[in-house]
Amino acid sequence: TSKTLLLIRNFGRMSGMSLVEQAKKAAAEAAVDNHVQDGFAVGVGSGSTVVYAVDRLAELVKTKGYKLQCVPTSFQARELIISNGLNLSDLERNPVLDVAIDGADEVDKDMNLIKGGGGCLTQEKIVAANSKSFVVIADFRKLSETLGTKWTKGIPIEVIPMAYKPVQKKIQEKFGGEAVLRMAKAKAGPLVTDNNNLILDWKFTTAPSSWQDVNQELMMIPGVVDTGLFIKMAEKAYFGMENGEVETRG
Ligand code: ABF
Repeated sequence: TSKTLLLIRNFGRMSGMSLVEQAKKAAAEAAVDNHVQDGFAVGVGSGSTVVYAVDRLAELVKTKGYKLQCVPTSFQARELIISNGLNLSDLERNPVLDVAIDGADEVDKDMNLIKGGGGCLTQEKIVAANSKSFVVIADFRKLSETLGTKWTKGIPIEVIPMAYKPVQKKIQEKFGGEAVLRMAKAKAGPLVTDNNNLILDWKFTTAPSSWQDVNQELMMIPGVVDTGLFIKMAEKAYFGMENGEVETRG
């Protein structure tokens, strides 16, 4: 109810939580409450919004005695699962997941996503693709009408290290714009993914008319492992809004 939402908001303010953090938390909790059931195998995404989802999973285990198997999408997700005392599993033991819950960098009106700002796109896509349902959680800043209008840091593309130069050239020649090698925060060298690969962030100049076609063409370039374009994969998205409410798509 709106009263409850107001209470949550006020509590957030009192605890010094920013509006964005409150929004992430609200989206994550709504998604877990609506999509996770006892006995589920759950794909655990990466990023800061997922932290709230894992908190909620741990709460369900403690308070309701839920038995869950959790499959991580990254080193960070693995650590989160372990530190919250959840059961750590993998796709060998749970090749079919009941649900995967993950953040996104942008979600368009057709529920297509840009992901990979955190560099974990390949494992995130594998986990999402092997889940009966894939649920996205995000704050209001990620909502967009047309893909590529909100996330301006480029489309993340994971590449095999020895191929990064030719892949970079091919992307630029074929699609224009600039495919920039992502550097590690410390600037000591390129960012290395959990799969020991590199990331190119493709900053396009004009948005393509079909992201699906572009994604297929990118995937055909030898050396490309995967892209941060998640086309027609998400079933439902939860957005924490500035007014404290949670909006859904899908
Ligand atoms: C991962 O984390 C992503 O693919 C996306 O890049 C990012 C979203 O992070 P946050 O929840 O911190 O905004 O899921």
